[in-house]
Amino acid sequence: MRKKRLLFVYPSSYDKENRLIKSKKSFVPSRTLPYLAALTPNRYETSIIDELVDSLNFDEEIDLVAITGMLSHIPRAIDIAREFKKRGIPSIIGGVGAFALQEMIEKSGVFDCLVIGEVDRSWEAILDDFDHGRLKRRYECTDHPELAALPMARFDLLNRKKYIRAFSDWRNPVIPIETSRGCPHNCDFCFVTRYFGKRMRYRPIDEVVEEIKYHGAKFILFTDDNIAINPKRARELFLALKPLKIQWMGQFESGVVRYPELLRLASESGCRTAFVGVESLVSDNLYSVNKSHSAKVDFKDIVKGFKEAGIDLFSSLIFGMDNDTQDVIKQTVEEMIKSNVDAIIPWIFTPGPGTPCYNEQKTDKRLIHENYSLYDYWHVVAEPKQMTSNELTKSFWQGLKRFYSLRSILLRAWRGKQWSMSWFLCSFYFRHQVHKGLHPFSGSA
Ligand code: B12
Ligand code: SF4
Repeated sequence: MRKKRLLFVYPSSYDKENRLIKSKKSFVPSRTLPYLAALTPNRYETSIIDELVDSLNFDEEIDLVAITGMLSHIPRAIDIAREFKKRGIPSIIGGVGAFALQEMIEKSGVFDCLVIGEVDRSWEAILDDFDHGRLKRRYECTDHPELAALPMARFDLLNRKKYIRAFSDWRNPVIPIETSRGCPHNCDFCFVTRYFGKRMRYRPIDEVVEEIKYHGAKFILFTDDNIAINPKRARELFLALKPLKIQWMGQFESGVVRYPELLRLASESGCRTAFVGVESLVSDNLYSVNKSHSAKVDFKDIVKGFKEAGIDLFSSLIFGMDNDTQDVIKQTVEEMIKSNVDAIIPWIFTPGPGTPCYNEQKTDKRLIHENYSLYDYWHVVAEPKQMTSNELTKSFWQGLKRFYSLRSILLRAWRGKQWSMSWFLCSFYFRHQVHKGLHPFSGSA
């Protein structure tokens, strides 16, 4: 008997002119679909389309489509499901984007099933329902499963040539690995606590090590939202990573600089880049979105902490919060240059549906439109308080261009004695993206 065919799709999204965004290469593969493919029982034959870089053939002979995505991918996901529906092929959607836009998805009527939450322990049962013709319209998997004994993600199903390579590992794309889920902080603009819960859940460290060895990759992106939130566990993890001789990037909260020994150990275990959600240098902004824990750490100490540990600091910023003016944005960028930050990743304040920020902006009638393709965190979707939306857009791009100007790159390299080839390649890649009018983290390359 032929195996059932299950196609996993990560949709691309539409640009301002409603054109589908395509790219020759992508920045980093998503973990979601290779992981879901690994959770899928053997009676299915699985394949993955990452629509940003792969082409989708609606006439392929398949039995079921499973779609994921972030907020900005959902309008495209709906169009994809509609095309498959026309051909009689059923589809299931899940993930953080579907969680944010559940009403829109249900109203569209094109999906056979919407799954809310983490499916690590329920995917098999959902597929069993599908096999027996009793698939429900909606599953709520909100019990936050423990993370032991997870299967190895199926990165072999991706067209690996489509992803850019790290300088230190030309043979493999960057491989995303998760070691924990959850976040106790619950900031008002973020989905992580809402979706994954306040309680931290950890994968057993030996299983993380086993998965890294299994993929044989030498450059890892840890998907944890704060890899060092529990210093004791982080120490154990970093000690276990050391013998693997990998390089890795991860997200840290700014408070980690209170543990210089831990940061040194992270560096010794291969940490090259830290993404830190600095968000704003204006503490009132941080208090207004319930991110006060970041306001308690001085920015100079953050820079010093990571520099001393030998880890590149990528400072994530949000522009357009209520206390931001054009001058504040300009001064923030100048401060980043002055402090020799290795990269900035600025985002435009975006109230995602389902978050307190969204409810507030909707009540105050500040949402400019509800074209969710543009809720990609680099288009203005809500009226800022102290400038016009055009001024915010202008300041955002001016800030990016200024930070990634030739002068700023060379100045920061010289002052910070930053002469590594990977740093230069990364800075010039970001510069190239900005000059093409693309956000450095837009996904395309
Ligand atoms: C790694 C990561 C990235 C990477 C890789 C992106 C990628 N395509 O995977 C990079 C750095 C490129 C990135 C960029 C951005 N990201 Co990001 N990212 C993450 C992060 C930290 C981990 C994602 C991950 O791999 N998780 C592990 C997998 C296994 O979990 P999962 O996808 O949720 O899947 C589970 C369930 O959701 C469910 N599921 C998921 N899909 C489906 C589908 C079906 C059919 C079913 C049944 C179940 C199911 O099953 C899985 C197992 O339980 C998440 C936060 C988080 N902790 O998840 C943010 C997150 C996804 N990112 C987010 C955002 C906003 C962005 C950016 C816009 C930048 C920004 N402002 O933060 C850009 C967008 C770039 C782009 N256009 O793609 C938001 C999305 C919010 C939303 N509702 O859309 C998140 C949730 C963080 C947040 N602060 O809220 N990101
Ligand atoms: S922004 Fe960071 S600290 Fe705040 S809830 Fe999200 S993951 Fe946690």
